[in-house]
Amino acid sequence: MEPITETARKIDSMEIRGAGRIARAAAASLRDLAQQLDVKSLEEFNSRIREAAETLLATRPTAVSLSNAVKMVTRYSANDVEEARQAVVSNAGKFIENSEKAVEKIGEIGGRRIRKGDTILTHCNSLAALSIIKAAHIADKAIKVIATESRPRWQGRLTIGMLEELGIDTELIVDSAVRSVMNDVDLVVVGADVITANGSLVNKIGTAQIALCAHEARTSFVVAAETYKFSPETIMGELVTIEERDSEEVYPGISKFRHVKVRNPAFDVTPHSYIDVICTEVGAIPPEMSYLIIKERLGWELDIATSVLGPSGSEKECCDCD
Ligand code: RI2
Repeated sequence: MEPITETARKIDSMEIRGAGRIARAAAASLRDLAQQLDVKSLEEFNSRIREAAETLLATRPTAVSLSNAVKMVTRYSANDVEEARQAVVSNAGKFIENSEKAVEKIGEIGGRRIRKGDTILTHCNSLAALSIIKAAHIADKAIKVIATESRPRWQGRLTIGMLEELGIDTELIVDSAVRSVMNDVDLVVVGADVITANGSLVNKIGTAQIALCAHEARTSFVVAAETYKFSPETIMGELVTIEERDSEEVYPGISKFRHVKVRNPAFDVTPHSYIDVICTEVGAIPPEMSYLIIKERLGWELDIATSVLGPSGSEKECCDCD
């Protein structure tokens, strides 16, 4: 259980963060566990993998990338322990490789939408969004970036560090300055934690306000999202759980107040009508096409019951991102 406990702790504390990065870390920890497991039967192997998957899934409730990754890695059909072990190792390897390729492809596709001299506003720290920005920079489009701080966890500081490394002209703003600068912005590019069946976006808290400002200013709003960030559960009517994090993240020492409490929702929902395009590894799509991405790429049956986590798991093939 060691690789799982350690990875779960890091995801929970946000030492490992970012929807794609937590998904890859979870896949890698399941692979490491499968390689190490010393068990006497297939049933015992399945039960240890199931327990590990549940531990990982409990860490961050919003990011569907985590649950899609865990389900993809734990879908196998095996007659004995060695077959099951190989399947988990191979599924994890495929997931990690394909998700890394997807980020690059999103850059290639999204980068084409950036024009010479554009100013791009980004929020939080998204490798998928940064891939688009990087591709435009490499194509000599003389871009400028405005990055928000992204309170309370300051992911904007990670973003400006990466932009500095790339040599991209960047301005850092406080989150509340978004409306003040929106008239200088040509397009907004953000990442995604979840895309729902109707094309709405669940992303870092503050994204919905940015989208509202962009809508008001008629500024394009672009989302960068790998297809495994689309949520099959939302086709089945499930609502996305918005993670509420510890109040100490917002105000260390708040517990001394007797009449004040802190609300700390980590994500918010941007309606699909405020989104111009979602750049995925299979193309730039209007948000209204999200249902088709889920149906064709993920299958709405991709729920707990189709992996080793549930009784019908043995029949399914691993769904990869090719
Ligand atoms: P990539 C982050 O969540 C942000 O909401 C960001 O937009 C999203 O992950 C996507 O990141 P958090 O883990 O997968 O900081 O594009 O809460 O890197």
